[in-house]
Amino acid sequence: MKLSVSARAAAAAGMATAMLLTGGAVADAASSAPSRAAAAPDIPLASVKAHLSQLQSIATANGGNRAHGRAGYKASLDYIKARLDAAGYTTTVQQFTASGRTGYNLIADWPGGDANQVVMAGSHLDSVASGPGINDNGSGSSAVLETALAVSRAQYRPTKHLRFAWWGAEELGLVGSRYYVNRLATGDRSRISAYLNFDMIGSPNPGYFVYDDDPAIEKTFKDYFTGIGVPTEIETEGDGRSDHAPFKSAGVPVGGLFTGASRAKTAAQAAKWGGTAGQAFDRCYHSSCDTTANINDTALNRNSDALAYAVWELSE
Ligand code: DTR
Ligand code: ZN
Ligand code: ZN
Repeated sequence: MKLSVSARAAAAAGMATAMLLTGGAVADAASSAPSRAAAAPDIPLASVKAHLSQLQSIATANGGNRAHGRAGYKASLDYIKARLDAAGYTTTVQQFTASGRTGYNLIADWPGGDANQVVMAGSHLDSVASGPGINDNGSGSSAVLETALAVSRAQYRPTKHLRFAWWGAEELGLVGSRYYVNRLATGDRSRISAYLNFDMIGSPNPGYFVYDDDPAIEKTFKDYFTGIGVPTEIETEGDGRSDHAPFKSAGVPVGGLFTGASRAKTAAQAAKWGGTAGQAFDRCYHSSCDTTANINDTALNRNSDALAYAVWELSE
């Protein structure tokens, strides 16, 4: 979430007034701020939700799900790939077999940057067979897609190389991400300077959890949320439970965001975040009701902007 236009205008006016009152140039706040090559753009919530609507339509047209090995998964991947190809990405579809069915990872490289310093952002694209998987994990997949599209719109040219990924068969046990890591060429693992994971970032009764694996990545996310006045907690139930795990096992610095699954929100958490104590963060977790109605817009918006902030911060 970014300052509204009016808030930014007020800030600018305040600066101008200060300059008038002091009769000269007020110390330019920017001069004392760390030099920043570029600031991350706002990620439009409406654009992220438009992707969710597409994924919902795909699930509805394909038996109600987007699960591994089913038509709905491949249609989801084709949708995302088409948007990335049109935006100038170099895309690769990695095929694998799991539980007797064909699965696919989608990898998108933004041309340029130092190939020896790769910043990755990823999310699993598959749902469970029992539902459309809009929060789990259309939310992460759509936010990663819209951030990649924002990089293209900005024609962002960071020092490091940017790579985005959508994993298959996470629900079968991190199969797609593990397949990718296991097939990285020798030396390529150490070229990945960060892997950022986004799995369930729009839960209807949200918490704001930050992975505590790599301190620098954790700080980056916490700095963002501190900047918008939102308290966070460390993600404690996630070890090994999503696609960051294979990267962490390979020695890659990892981090990520999470808004909660079937665990109930405590009274203390409801006091700081709002929502309903005693109710699951996502009571439609792995259920047929995980539809576009199963999203908290504020959480999705905040996490999408935090995603972009971290991508810009860690790649510049
Ligand atoms: N494994 C994820 C959901 C999940 C459960 N706990 C965490 C912690 C951190 C990230 C994700 C999760 C899934 O069902 O896809
Ligand atoms: Zn799941
Ligand atoms: Zn998930």
